[in-house]
Amino acid sequence: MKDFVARCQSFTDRVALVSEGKPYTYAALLHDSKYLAQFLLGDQPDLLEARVAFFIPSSYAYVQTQWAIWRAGGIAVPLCTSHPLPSLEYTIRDTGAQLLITTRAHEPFLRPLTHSGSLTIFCLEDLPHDLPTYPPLPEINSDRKAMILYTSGTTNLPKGVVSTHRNIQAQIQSLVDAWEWSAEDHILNVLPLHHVHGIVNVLCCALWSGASCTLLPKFDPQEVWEHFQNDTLTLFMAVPTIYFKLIAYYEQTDAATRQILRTSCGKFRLMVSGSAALPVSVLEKWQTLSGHTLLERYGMTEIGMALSNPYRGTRRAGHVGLPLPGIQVRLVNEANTPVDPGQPGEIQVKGDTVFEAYWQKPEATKDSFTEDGWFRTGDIAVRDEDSYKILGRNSVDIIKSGAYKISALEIEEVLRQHPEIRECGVVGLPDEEWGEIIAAALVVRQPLDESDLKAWLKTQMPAYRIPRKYIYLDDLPRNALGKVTKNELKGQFK
Ligand code: MCA
Ligand code: AMP
Repeated sequence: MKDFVARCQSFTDRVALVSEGKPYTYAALLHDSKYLAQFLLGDQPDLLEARVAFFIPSSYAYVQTQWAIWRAGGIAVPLCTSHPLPSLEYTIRDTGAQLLITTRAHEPFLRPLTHSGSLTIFCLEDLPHDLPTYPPLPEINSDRKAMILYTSGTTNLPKGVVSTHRNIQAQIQSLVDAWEWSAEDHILNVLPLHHVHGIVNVLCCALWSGASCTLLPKFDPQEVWEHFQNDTLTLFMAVPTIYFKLIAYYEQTDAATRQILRTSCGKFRLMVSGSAALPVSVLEKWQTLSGHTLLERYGMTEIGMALSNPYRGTRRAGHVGLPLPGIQVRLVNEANTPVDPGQPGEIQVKGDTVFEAYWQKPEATKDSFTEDGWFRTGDIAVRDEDSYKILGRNSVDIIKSGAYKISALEIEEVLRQHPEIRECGVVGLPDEEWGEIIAAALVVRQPLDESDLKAWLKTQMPAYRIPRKYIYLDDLPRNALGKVTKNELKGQFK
């Protein structure tokens, strides 16, 4: 954090963020985050890695809060603003956060979280104009824990990924070098700010470089096209579903508007896609429309970005390029031995970018690393003609939909709590727009009203995790050991 603050001090007059149409300079961000940090400290010298959760839409207030937590020595726990209460409650309980920062508009929704008695909610509007004391901010060593982000895996509950300040800085530095970020850049963020893609690749890289970042609270294709036309943007980064939706919007406009939208893409120096496989059809349509060959890269919450097509040089469709600066990548077989070129293997990664641990899960942390310290991603790839190509995952229970990583087991666990559902199996089906669509096979006690079921699920899980397709079976397909055979199940959704 020390390095971050020191860098920003050389950009004080420049615009760091544009939020709700209003520009905020680096000087304002440094001042306002320091003030909030001093308030959070009160009479303590250092938050000493206390977890501080915050529920704030993508805005200046979000960044002020994130920086204040970091500068006061806390661990930032950004919450997803579209999650229902049970998901938020899980994160608060798991991290043991005792403070939740939000705004007055969201406080009534969040209030039930305080019923357990251990959580206090603070609304930013209640920040006093003066503080009784203005304590000095603590020195934050780069090995200290900085952030916990939640990611789904092959277990039925999401795990907290703990990154240190060193990890985040290494993730930023590698992208700033590879993609040639500078203070002249201006990026538009439409991604949620509880994942690495939005937080590190967009927001932190911009602030590290002295560039500007315009924050939109939510993705909306029309709004994005308006910003493309009206802003001095140089960079755009998004997930494949967003490019798909921008293309769909463009295709329903008239010829004159299309010409204007196409022209608006000319000012960009780079457009990036990642977080899920970019369909070649989307890459090609975007190329025709915008003149840009999307730079596809590969990453993961636990490791930041690992592989990237080149900024200068040929970007290969369907490929994710080579290791980013400072990152080691290898492909191994099931015996954990590096494979020969052209052979598929699991991607393993080493470097300062790799996270410290899963929050309070020493066993899961140990299992995710090899004995010689490589992180096992669970993704399968092949290296051909000097570029990696992602082939899939080694677990059928991990679904990527709208670039959100979703555990099939987590959804099954919720479905099983429904009184009319006896058994269920959840799978991901290929889909050009969403990457995968979530589908559920249900064995029910009596016929179910699907819209009632969806309404109930909405109170239990975020909208993007709700299955979109349902089939009703008398029994689920199983192997000799009684385990549901997911690949066979997929075949039944025809
Ligand atoms: C939403 N809908 C869906 C899905 N999600 N339908 C099918 N499948 C889905 N997954 C439906 C909603 O129920 C609703 O339907 C309608 O679409 C609009 O919902 P809304 O939430 O407004 O959707 P959206 O705003 O259009 O969202 C699409 C999105 C979003 C912008 C692509 O999914 C998104 O922000 N994804 C990015 C996630 C991300 O940042 N991932 C990075 C993690 P109805 O109207 O009928 O109710 S990976 C990462 O960080 C690693 C490190 C990496 O490599 O980057
Ligand atoms: P998350 O855990 O949400 O950080 O998602 C990370 C996962 O997204 C990786 O393990 C991959 O399975 C997937 N992923 C990220 N980028 C790509 C890409 N360019 N192509 C295919 N899969 C990707």
